Amino acid sequence: MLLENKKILIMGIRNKWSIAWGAAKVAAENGAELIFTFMGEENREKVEELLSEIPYKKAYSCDASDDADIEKVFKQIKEDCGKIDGILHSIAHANTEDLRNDFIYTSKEGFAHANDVSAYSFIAVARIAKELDLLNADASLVSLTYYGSTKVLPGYNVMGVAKAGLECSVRYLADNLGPEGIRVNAISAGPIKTLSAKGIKDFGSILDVVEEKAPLRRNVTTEEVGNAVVFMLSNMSRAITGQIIYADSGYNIMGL
Ligand code: IMJ
Repeated sequence: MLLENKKILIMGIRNKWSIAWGAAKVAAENGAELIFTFMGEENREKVEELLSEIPYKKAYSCDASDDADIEKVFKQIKEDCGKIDGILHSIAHANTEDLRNDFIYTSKEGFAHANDVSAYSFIAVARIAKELDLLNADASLVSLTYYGSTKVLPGYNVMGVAKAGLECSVRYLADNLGPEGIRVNAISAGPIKTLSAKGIKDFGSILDVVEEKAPLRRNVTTEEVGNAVVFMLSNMSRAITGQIIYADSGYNIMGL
């Protein structure tokens, strides 16, 4: 029970394919007291139906691209649940045209949007949680990233730029929050068929390449990514901060 007596906030749950849901199940098995945020009050019923499978305290709708909404929700969380021990940020979005067109056609608005939702929101979450004194000493903040931050993957485009910004933000946040004992890391997950992968051209062939080339010769599941997230949220990783840890069957080490 790696998360016994820990209150963990999971941001970005959407459906049963979400990485946030994989992490939630593992965190629940490990004794965490769970709090959730999801995007859009209209999705509450669906999200709560899913969450009924595990014990949890509360679920709040939160627009992570709106600092004022993060502040409002975090204040409510502190009032309802008290201080927390960790946050999983599992939030990203780019406009579909920016994932479909060649990268060179990325619009100024599309660039700002992807970076705002996918990278800046993690900075805002860290800052607002700290300012509201929502975090216990030795809290752990975790985000999710992808190899497309570092290498060119077909169609990842502006999301690659946003994930590069997110990964760099992990390091600067780790430096800012380290003196208080707060750790900041990201898990770089292998490709998974989530809603965020739906409709992406050639996604199936990307999964096939991982099966063929990755050292473990298979793809990863949301639960396996969840295992890595739970390790990062737990005291077992207490010497680790500012890191990008790959949960990808080892795919990222290969040159060919
Ligand atoms: C996404 C696009 C292109 C290639 C991709 C992905 N590969 C993987 C993903 C190879 C693994 C999924 N991924 C890691 C993401 O971060 C996805 C982010 C995303 C997906 C969508 C699709 C629907 C939409 N906006 C999106 N914004 C971000 O409208």
